[in-house]
Amino acid sequence: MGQPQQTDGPEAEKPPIRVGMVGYAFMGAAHSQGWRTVGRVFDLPRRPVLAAICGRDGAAVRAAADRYGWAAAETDWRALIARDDVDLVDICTPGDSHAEIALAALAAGKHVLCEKPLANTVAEATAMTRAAEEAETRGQVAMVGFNYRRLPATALARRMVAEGRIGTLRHVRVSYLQDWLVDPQSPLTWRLRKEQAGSGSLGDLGAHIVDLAQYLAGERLAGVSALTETFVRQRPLSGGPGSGLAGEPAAGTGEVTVDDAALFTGRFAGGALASFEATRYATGRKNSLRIELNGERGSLAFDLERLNELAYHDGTEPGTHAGFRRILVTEPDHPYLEAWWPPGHGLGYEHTFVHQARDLVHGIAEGRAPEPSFADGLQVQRVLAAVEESAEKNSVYTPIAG
Ligand code: SOE
Repeated sequence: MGQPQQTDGPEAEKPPIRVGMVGYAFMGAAHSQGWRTVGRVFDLPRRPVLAAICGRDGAAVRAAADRYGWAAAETDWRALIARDDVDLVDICTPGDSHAEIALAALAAGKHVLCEKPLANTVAEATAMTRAAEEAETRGQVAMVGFNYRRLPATALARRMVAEGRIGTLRHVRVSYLQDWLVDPQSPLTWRLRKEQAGSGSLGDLGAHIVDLAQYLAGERLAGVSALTETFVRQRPLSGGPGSGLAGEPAAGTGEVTVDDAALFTGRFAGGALASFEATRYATGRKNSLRIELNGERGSLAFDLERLNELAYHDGTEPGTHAGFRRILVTEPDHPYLEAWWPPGHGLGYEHTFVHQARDLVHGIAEGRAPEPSFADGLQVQRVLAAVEESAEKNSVYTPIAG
């Protein structure tokens, strides 16, 4: 099973980092691609090995192992963690199992990569962060997978904000729009059940934009005021394995127990104001993530549909020729691009997972906690909880604890 991974050249002499991954759906496929590619593009201190993949359905996980290039397959995540040929556990499951798997993996001495959002509740994320911080003292690392930080254009935006190129921050405007729930006949899946997904568009899309906004701003949100809505409360049950709802009948309807859309405003610790919109009902928008930052000296804007570009306005230039200009983020001295293609040959969505793997391998080899840490994931979780609390209270401004 799986593809041969290495020749006996100098790469083979690098100490391995043997990955065990739990989950093989969309994120499992994306992470597999990252692990498979990273050592072939970047000169890493350690050599990633796709040791074992895990999922409950034996035939399906074996097929995934074969397709994605994993050497072995397991059907029980506890068995995966117990394997002594696994150094790092990569968690790509729905949110309701993140805490249990991560805590067990850390207790077993493994490094951990956990998909976003870190957990389904603040309590779980707090326990995971404590365990990660303890494990760090034993040389283990833990990271949460906010992959949109790892686009060359967003990483460049962070660098430019840190260099002071937009000056004191005044506004952050961000939206993440999808439309896959517009049809009321679209079936119920685990993503629409609170006990499995934690929340709806808020945890799935809102978590990304909260993290990205805080990362780019270099500051945390201090409080929020929110509205959430569930537009379609009953959806058909499909009974199919794709629904991720074990034991559900194939007929009738089931209740949607998460938000379909979340709208909130926020105040950053440094005083900047922010607006956020996350929805699965933006007809025609498939995966539209846009963020704009306005500072005293300039502005930056990024659009995921044009992900090799960053718009920059330098407000210190004379008004006669100032204005937003497009930076084509494909130069070798732009973040992550030293090892890729010549200028002008852009990257895509999947490269974020390659870069995530690269940063994690460096963190492990250098014995430093890579960002975003579990503590960063916990902070995002607190913002999500504050959004839910504010929405419940009908948009009262809700300060964030911690
Ligand atoms: C589905 O809404 C989804 O796949 C998210 O779960 C991902 O995190 C996002 O990157 C794309 O959309």
